[in-house]
Amino acid sequence: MATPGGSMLSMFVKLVSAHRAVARTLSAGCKRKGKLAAGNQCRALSVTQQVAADGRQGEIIARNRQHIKVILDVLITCAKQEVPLRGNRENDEVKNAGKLVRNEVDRKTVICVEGNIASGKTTCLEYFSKSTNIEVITEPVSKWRNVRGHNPLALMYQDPQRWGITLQTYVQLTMLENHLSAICAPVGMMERSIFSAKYIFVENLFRSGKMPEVDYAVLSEWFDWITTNISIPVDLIVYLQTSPQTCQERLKQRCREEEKVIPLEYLESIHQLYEDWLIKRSSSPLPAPVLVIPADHDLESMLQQYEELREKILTASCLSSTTENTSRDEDGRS
Ligand code: TTP
Ligand code: MG
Repeated sequence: MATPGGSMLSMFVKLVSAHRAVARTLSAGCKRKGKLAAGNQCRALSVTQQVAADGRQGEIIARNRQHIKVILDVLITCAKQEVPLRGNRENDEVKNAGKLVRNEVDRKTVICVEGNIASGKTTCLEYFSKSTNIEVITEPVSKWRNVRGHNPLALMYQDPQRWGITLQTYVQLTMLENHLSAICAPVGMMERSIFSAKYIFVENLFRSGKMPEVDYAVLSEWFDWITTNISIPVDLIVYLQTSPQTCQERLKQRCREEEKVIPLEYLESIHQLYEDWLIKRSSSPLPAPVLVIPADHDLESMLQQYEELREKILTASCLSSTTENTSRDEDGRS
């Protein structure tokens, strides 16, 4: 059964997408400005009526109704004034100029969950998969362990010099498939991204001297071509920040056969690359704002954190606000 909070949330998501549609049309540079403004007001008002109806049914408690009213006032004002909501999506048309774009009526919100090996990304995704608004896209690790009877993941750990490019080429392809997969729910949540595969894992192999320069060059050419020519929208990165020691403990517990050879130094390098990318922002470009979640805690506390942050994650991803606004959570967690 929907909770009042859940109701409010789904209404909020609807509101934001309604406004987004308005903002997108506006930024397309439509000539019929007067007509459009009137249409925008109608859209916002029809959502108002829907909210009022839900309120009458007693689904939304008074506090939430007040909250929605505040949001609505802002949205209606924006629609009247033809002010697009600030965020990444309004720039979609500019960013996507000349790119291959997935053929979708309304593009969905995309959240990528990032973090070291065994930082708890799958557990995080499993938790959020229970939300009706969210559709989870799981990481294709099983494909990396079995492509037409071959196991490129195991081969890479056995001999990275020889097989690093093989695994990373396949990782890049399967990540692209995930980014382009159709999402039915308003929000899609993915484990990792094509960006971390390149900025973290390929980079690590190359910098540690385990990938020949020519392999790195070929992979980089592929990555640059894909990201220049295909639209890969990401609205929010959720970074599960762990210590390498925690990951080593979790690796030991889960005991994935291929990963038995991973030493602590490997996890430390991956950790450092993540910190440089998502915290210091000194290495590679950020495709989206970052929300940091401290993830060294036990399962119970992690699930509690996810529950507390649920609304914030969804709101942040929907608003797709500036990097600074969501780079750390308000409680100062880092
Ligand atoms: P992870 O993406 O870290 O998945 P996980 O299931 O281990 O993480 P979690 O417990 O947080 O859910 O990596 C899976 C394996 O694939 C791991 O051994 C690292 C390896 N890998 C690469 O070698 N190259 C890559 O580009 C990626 C993305 C993973
Ligand atoms: Mg996983």
